[in-house]
Amino acid sequence: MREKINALLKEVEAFSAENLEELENFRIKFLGKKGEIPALFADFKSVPPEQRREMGQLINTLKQTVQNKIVALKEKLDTQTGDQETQLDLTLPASAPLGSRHPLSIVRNEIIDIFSRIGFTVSEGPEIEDDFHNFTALNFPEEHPARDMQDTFFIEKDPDLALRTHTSSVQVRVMEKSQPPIRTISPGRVFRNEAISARAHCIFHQVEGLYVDENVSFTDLKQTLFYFARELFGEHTKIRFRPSYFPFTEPSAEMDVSCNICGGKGCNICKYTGWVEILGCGMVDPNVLEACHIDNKKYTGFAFGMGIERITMLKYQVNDLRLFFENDLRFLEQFTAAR
Ligand code: 2U9
Repeated sequence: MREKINALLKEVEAFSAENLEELENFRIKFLGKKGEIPALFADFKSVPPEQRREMGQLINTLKQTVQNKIVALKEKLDTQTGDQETQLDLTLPASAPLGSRHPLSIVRNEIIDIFSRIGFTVSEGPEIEDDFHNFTALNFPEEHPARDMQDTFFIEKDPDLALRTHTSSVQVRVMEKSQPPIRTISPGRVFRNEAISARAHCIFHQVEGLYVDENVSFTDLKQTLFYFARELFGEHTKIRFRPSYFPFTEPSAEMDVSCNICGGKGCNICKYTGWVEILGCGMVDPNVLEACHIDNKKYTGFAFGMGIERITMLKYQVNDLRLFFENDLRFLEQFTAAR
């Protein structure tokens, strides 16, 4: 038996496989059910007791040598053939398709960038607001329709709480906490109890802005928003203001930009007027400053608010607001190249 084992040991040591098939045949020859090693263990029963220890060790050495050989050859063959299971090339480019930023995020980030460049900070606040921060501090009269169930989502368990209807509530909180100079914008989701259509949704996104300091005037408002419009829609953009009304600003206005589609000549986006409305604005009502503990004799401020969906629709010529909420990849993938 000793000679047989030694001969097998030599054979194992000399063995080399060209491919996995040869290696598998080698494994079967030695370790398979009817292979050499099980046969040696079967013969072991007839080995005289005084030789058993030596023979047992020899068989185990042979078995270990076979197993080591198989592992070494498998590794070598895998490297040669690039077996996909064990040979992962981590330097290969990923095959998963790249995602893209949502168009609303692209435009929100661009708006934030534009105002950051002239010293506005970004403020955030809660989406569930109390009546004071969403309405009362903003000079909404008790009987104002926005306070109605038809327009606002109230929290059933607490009639003092509602989903915020604008991010002005965030700026009320900023004013409560800090004194002028205040220059901040607040981007965020807002909620209104409206029927969903191509032009309206019960959730949408806003950016509101606030500048409070000594001697802030309507001229500052116009120049700031003119800068904003040119940065967002291009240097040839013109602006115009139309008088309006909001409870929280006096005087108030709506701002139009020259139509970026037809350049002001008239098209169906601007309804052949050459102008499109992009935001509301005005001088902060002194009552609002007072409600937020800011001296309205010493300070004045301007504020503005815009819907990000509306601006994005104009910038990218999207004609149905619902597309922003459906997450249809055929729509979203068109923004892959945008920032
Ligand atoms: C404070 C005081 C005043 C923010 C303003 C508007 C005018 C406005 C609308 C545009 C379209 C909302 O998204 S929209 O429906 N907003 O017209 N928002 S002035 O005024 C403020 C903000 C904060 C403390």
